[in-house]
Amino acid sequence: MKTRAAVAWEANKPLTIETIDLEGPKAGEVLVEIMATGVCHTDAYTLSGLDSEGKFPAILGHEGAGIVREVGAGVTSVRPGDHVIPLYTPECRQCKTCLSQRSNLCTAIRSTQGQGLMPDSTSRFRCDSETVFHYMGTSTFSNFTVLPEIAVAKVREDAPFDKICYIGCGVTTGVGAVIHTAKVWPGANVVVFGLGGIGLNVIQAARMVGADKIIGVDLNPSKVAMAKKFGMTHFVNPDEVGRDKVVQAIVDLTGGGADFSFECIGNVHTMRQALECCHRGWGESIVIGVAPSGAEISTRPFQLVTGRVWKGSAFGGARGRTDVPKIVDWYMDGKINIDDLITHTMPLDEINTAFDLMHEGKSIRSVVVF
Ligand code: NAD
Ligand code: AHE
Ligand code: ZN
Repeated sequence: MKTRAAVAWEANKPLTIETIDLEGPKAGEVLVEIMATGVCHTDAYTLSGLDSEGKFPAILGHEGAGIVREVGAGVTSVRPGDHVIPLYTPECRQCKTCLSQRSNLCTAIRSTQGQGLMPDSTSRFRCDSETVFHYMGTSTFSNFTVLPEIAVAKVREDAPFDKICYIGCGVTTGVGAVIHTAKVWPGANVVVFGLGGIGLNVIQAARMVGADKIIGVDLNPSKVAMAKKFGMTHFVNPDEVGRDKVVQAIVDLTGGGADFSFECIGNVHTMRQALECCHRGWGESIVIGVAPSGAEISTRPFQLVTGRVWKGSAFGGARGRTDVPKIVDWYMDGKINIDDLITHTMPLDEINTAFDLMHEGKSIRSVVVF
């Protein structure tokens, strides 16, 4: 079939809208009509050329929602008409990691996914007979995309696509990091580095679980109003306190250090600050931000010897097929706010504006509606 999609032909170039040839679903796969997709900073990261798994040309996008239109042989868990959210972290329920129940990092299709290919090592996208790669196993910047059955979460049909697409990455990543990865307790002091599409979801989940102080750190003061609305109690602007005094400012505000910190920027310097502002003996720092390939983090080992814990979180530690439908319910029940975080909505033709707004610090989330 033919589909319209935004293609990333090479690093640092605007996407162009193309008519793509898409092969249908093979055994164990589904064809999904994407109704809406968010634009996450990770899409911009890959477009920047700094992602070691970034391949070009590719159809980016990993924060979508849509409708199953066709299923391949042997598919049993979804059928045409089902509403789904594509999962860049699938859940096969059979691999060692899924069975361990210790991590959400399903390994069933991870290696081909990282090569921009479907599990049978082919791409289903072609443009004028040139192969176009998949991205994160999802490629939601295409109106139609093909996914393995294990990489879709079936969700309720009354939930609006242009809002729940954000659960495909940002909402689940931020909320899940608080609930699944850190297990923040009521009364904890929490610090959030980066008040963007991920950090604000960390903030709303920290408030939801009853955190005490919720301290936001960002260079862009225009993020403060929204962060306060979502639960931020204190703000630290590194340009105001001095970039080398951020840790001390947080230690002072928390009376000794944070119980939990979350790095939602992707900068190795703020990752170090996020660890070192944690409380001696027990403070945990969760790395969410994706740093350029080749970048390394450092700290004095003494920081760890004295009880601080450095952890990472991918997709909020959520098991997609199990947890994503629950987060959709939380949204529909009014327990989490997604609407206010979607600051811009646009058609596919204007997708490059979503990247511009992100880089200019003018948006929280932009959503493309097909
Ligand atoms: P975003 O652009 O919406 O937000 C980033 C925020 O960081 C902005 O508010 C910006 O002003 C602020 N910032 C930038 N540099 C700063 C600095 N030096 N000090 C303080 N603040 C600074 O991005 P996002 O969509 O929220 O994504 C954030 C990060 O999380 C990215 O690295 C993204 O790739 C990553 N991410 C990771 C996962 C995961 O599963 N681990 C999932 C989604 C996104
Ligand atoms: N290809 C990148 C890895 C980027 C990365 O860490 N991705 C996160 C999700 S970011 C979503 O916005 C993730 O899920 N990581 C676990 C995994 O298996 O990729 C690189 O830097 O090489
Ligand atoms: Zn993302």
